[in-house]
Formats: sequence, structure tokens, C-alpha cells
Amino acid sequence: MEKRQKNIAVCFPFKKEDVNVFARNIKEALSHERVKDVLLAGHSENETYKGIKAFVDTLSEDERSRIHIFTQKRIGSKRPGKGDGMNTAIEYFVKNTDAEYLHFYDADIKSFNKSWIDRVQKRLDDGYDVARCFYPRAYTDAMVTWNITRTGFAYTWPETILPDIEQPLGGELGMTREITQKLIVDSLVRDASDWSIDTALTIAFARYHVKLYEVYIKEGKDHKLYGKLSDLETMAVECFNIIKENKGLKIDTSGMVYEKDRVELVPAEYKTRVAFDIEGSIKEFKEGWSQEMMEIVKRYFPEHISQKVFDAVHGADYTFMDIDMWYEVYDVLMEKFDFNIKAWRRVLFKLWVLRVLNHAEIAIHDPDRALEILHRMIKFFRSRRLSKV
Ligand code: GDX
Ligand code: MG
Repeated sequence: MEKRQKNIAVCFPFKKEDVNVFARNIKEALSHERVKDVLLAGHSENETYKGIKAFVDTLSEDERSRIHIFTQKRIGSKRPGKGDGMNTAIEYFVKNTDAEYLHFYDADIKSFNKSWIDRVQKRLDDGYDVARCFYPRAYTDAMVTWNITRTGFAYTWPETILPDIEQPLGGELGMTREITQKLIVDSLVRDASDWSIDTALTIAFARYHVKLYEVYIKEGKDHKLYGKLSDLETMAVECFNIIKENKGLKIDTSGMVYEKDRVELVPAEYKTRVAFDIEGSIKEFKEGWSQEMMEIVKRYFPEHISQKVFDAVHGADYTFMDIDMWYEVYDVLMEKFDFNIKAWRRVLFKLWVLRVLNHAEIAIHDPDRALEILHRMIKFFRSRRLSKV
């Protein structure tokens, strides 16, 4: 059989990670016969960076020559986060390597192995421009994806394929060099220096009309887990904000090819696994309400919603944020939310927590129904907006 040339670069953006898990992933990537370069895009020269550098020093000369370790440049204007890391890596790939394909994987994935690279690359070899991974996830997980991003896509671009993408925030994806050349001059992507990068990339792919394939990784992404929902506060807010900022953007995906793997059966353990600490999240919802936050809720949201929110802060009913009410909330947020005002960011987070608690309550008793409601929510957002435009 003809031996294929080494033509893939694999990048791991990283900030603060378990060095052993990360080192194992680097080894996996290096052991792939087609991986030419491994790009390690660090946040800063922190402990993880030093630990990984020390690990790289223990590798063979051939392996070391294929590793490129660097810290991220300041590229975007938002918070300096994962987006600056990915954009620095994309630019590095275009300017300093000659591999044909660039893949990204998160550094903290314990279930990662080199077959993931094969599964992504197979689709690129088949002629797709971008291949990205999706996974079975606990029915109470992916709460930013469902309630912020897929709903936001359905609200803003209802006539496109964007709301159908399973994991629009997924950090595991591969693309051709041609796509990376577009990304390094795409201001929407370059500016997305924080958690908004994954959304920015998804929007960019739609605007380029790429041939997109979503690959189902059935064994799942086993990575570091969240505790309370507040671990996701920054992510939820940044992911919402990029959609709001771009709500005027016209996107037409009619010329786009989009395919995904069929999901056979979701393993039973994902249905009942609770992805975060529910009691802790309720407590967090109740705490830290400033006068300014209260005023925002009172002033901008319909009274039947604001009253329930205020009652929930002191009372025991915090599971009322169903999909109809979430649509009403989303409508207000798309008009009035102001990222520059801290109280607004906190209000968005608190309302999202209520939405998650409503879903979690159903998911604990009837997971299949809860999942069905999430799908119905996307359809509902889409049809409401289609009937408006
Ligand atoms: N260079 C750099 N700079 N890397 C970062 C930074 C940063 O500021 N922040 C995080 N990373 C790395 C991190 O070390 C890891 O390798 C990866 O980015 C993802 O971060 P992690 O903390 O594991 O995020 P999480 O919550 O697992 O989120 C991932 O999945 C989300 C999703 O699929 O829903 C991540 O890829 C998100 O972008 C994505 O939204
Ligand atoms: Mg992770």
C-alpha cells in the first residue's frame, strides 16, 4: 500500500491543564504516521507551559523537531482567551509550516487517541473542507450549546443550516490549508479572542459555504468537568454576545454541503448522568443580586417574567423557565443586552441558570422527554423567527 505523506498539523491550545493528560495526548498525536507538526499554543509561560516544555525535552530528536511550542499573541479585542490561542496557531500554521491540513483538539481530553485524527482526516481526504467532532453528552450537559448557541442561531439565522449543527462550539476539528488562509484575514474570527472563537469559526464556515462534515465520536469526550454552573458564566456570556453583535449579518447557506454521522443509540449512562451540581447552582442563582441587576430585570423584561424571577430569588420555585419563556427572554436579550455593563452580564447568566434548572428538573425524571424538548426548542425558535421575517 502506498505510504501517505506526512501532511497534517495537530494543534492543542492550552491554558492550565494536567500535564500528564496533556503529555499523553501530545504523544498520541506524534505517533500518528501522517502528523508532521504538533503545535502547542499556550496561554502564557505558566506552570503548565513549563511542565510541557520539560516533557518535550524528554522526547527523541525526531519528535522534538516536529513540536512547535509558543505562547499566544494578542490578536483580538475581546478578553485574551482561547480565541487568541487558536488564531495564533492558525497564523503560525500558515506562515511556518507546509502541512496541508490543520486539526485542533482540546488538551484535556482523557479519551483522545490517534484514531480521532483518522476519523476527522477521513472526511477531509474525502473532499470536505472542514470536519468537526460531536459526541454523546449527558442530557444535562451542553447547556451553553443548546440554550445560547443553537437557540441563537435559530433566532438569528433561522433559514440556514446553522441551528442544525450538533456541536457548534466543539473544539475538535480539522480543516484544509485553504480554509486557514481565509481565517487569517477574517476580521470576525481574528477579533474573537475569547470563548466566542468557536462560534466565530462556525459562522465563518457558513459564510465561506464550506463542505462540512460532523463526525460522531461515540466513545465521548472525557475531559475535566465543571462543578457549579458559574464555571460556565464567562463562556455563556461571551458565546451569547458574539451572536448578538452579529445579528445584522446576512448568511445564506443554500450553497453549502453539510453532512453528519447518524447517531445510533446514545449510551444509557449519558441519559441520567447529572453534569453539574444542581443544589450549588440554585444557591448561586439566589446569591449576589445587586440593585442594578434587579432594576434591569424589572425594566426590560415582561412583568410575568420579572415577578417570577424575583420570587425565585427568595422562594422555592426556580424551575419555571420553559422554552416559551426562554424565547421571550432571548428576544429581550437580543435587543437590550449590553456586554459592557457588568450587571447585564450577571443577569444574562442568572436567567440562563433558570433555563438550565427547568431542563434539569425534567431531565432527572424523564431524560428522553427532556432531550425531546431541547430539540423542540430549536424548532420553536426557528419557526417563530421565520414567521416574523
Ligand atoms: N491558548 C489558550 N488560551 N488555550 C486556552 C485558553 C486560553 O486562554 N483557555 C482555554 N484554553 C484551552 C484549554 O487548555 C483546553 O485545551 C481548551 O482550550 C478547551 O478549554 P476547556 O477549559 O477544556 O474548555 P471546555 O469547557 O472543555 O470547552 C471546550 O468545549 C466547549 C464545548 O464544546 O462546548 C472548548 O473547546 C470550548 O471552546 C467549547 O465551547
Ligand atoms: Mg475541556
